[in-house]
Amino acid sequence: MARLVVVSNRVPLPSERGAKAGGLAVALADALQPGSLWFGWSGRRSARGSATTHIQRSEGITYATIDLTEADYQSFYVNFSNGALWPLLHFRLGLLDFRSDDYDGYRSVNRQFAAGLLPLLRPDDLIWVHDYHMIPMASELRALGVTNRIGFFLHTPFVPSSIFNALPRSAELLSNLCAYDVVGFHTRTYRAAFLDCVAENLGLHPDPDGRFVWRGHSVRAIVDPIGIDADAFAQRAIESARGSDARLLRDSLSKGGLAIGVDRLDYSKGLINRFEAIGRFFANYPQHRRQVSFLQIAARSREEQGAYQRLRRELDRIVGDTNGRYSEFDWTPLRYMTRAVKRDTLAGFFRLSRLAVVTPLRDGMNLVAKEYVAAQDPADPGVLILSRFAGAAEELTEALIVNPYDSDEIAEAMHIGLSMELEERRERWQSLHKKVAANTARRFCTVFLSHLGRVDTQPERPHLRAIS
Ligand code: ADQ
Repeated sequence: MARLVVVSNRVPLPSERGAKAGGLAVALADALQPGSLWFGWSGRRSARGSATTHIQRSEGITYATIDLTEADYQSFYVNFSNGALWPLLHFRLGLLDFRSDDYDGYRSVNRQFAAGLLPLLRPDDLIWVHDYHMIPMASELRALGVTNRIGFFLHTPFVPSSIFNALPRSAELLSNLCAYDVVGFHTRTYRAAFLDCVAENLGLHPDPDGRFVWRGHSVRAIVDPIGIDADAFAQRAIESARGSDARLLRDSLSKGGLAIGVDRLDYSKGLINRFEAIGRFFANYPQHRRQVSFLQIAARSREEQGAYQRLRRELDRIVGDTNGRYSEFDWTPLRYMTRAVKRDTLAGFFRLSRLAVVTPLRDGMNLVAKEYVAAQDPADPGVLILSRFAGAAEELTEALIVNPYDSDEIAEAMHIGLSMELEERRERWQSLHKKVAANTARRFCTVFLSHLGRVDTQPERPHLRAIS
């Protein structure tokens, strides 16, 4: 069987696992069999940058990482990946900050990744590259003569070409995506947007299965929604709901209970509109005052960037305003923590919550929505409120689907969710749970790797150099 090589910007090293084990590490856990290799950035900045590859082994998996110099970190990671590509891919052209030096840094780091990976590669390795930081990786590997099968999965949305083309140098990035054998997206909408972009910008006509040929090279665009291990998450939730953190939280609540939001502190997650909706909820439905508390856990993220600093200040202001206006001496409507919480603890908190409010303005998938469903007690499940602009909304249609820009609609959905009869909650939850339990992390990996594994493996693929 071919060896799996995963490439991602950040490698979650076994030595730093724990509270922070991210979504990607969890999603790939089943695919990373002993013998697999995971390559990427160590998370360290050092003067020597990528000159040395650091190798760690754990449970048969090899983790190979390189450092970045401070300058590369700024241009590749902070400025271009998170200051240009992230807002672009979340429909936020107003926040797009493009500078050609940063773009050069982005390309240079992708070149360094390719050079660092090359000596570790074997001829029949399946290479699976993840996310927007690494779009040029296949082109860089092809330029070094690598003819392996290489796949790419985009964890964010893909945008219509009218938006994509606003990014200077977008044509190069589109060509870079066409250097992969398989390109994966969470939803049909994102794949369609990508294929439209290919049709419009490259003058090609992809077939209904998402196949097209570009400069002699066959590319296949697939839909492969990421999932979670719902059974394992439910088990964590059951255990953690009996633990001390959950007990402390339960004891601190009034009888009506808890509504919850859990996100990275990111402008794509719709937190400003959500917090405004919470104010509207207590204003429009005063019967819930004292009866319900909203707990927002927002892990700080990308704090180097102005847009994130401004977001945090604005959220602080709204929380102060809402709590100042509605708090009682023994009740706080909006509890707000800006740090990460352990997955186990989160699972227990989800199980305690009558309502989850997941209202990103745009989100590739959103795993919190799936985790909330998995964590519920089947006998007395809570209600999920979900943004129509999260990828998860294409699957989780039995949630209360809202427009995340409409604070009144979110407030009304909160009222409906908290007032919903047990029978309806159970019916909705059973349908949601069926989907969450079927679309697991394992299925996500199996589908992607089976597509990649089926790619024609002629030893000589001379056209590949031409597309670098
Ligand atoms: P993210 O933008 O990070 O991921 P999401 O999928 O919601 O978004 O979360 C990833 C994980 O982080 C989840 O397991 C969640 O529980 C955890 N998490 C979030 N906030 C946390 C907090 N405050 N404390 C502790 N844990 C927290 C990107 C894309 C998503 C896509 C994923 C996977 O933006 O759209 O779903 O990748 O493809």
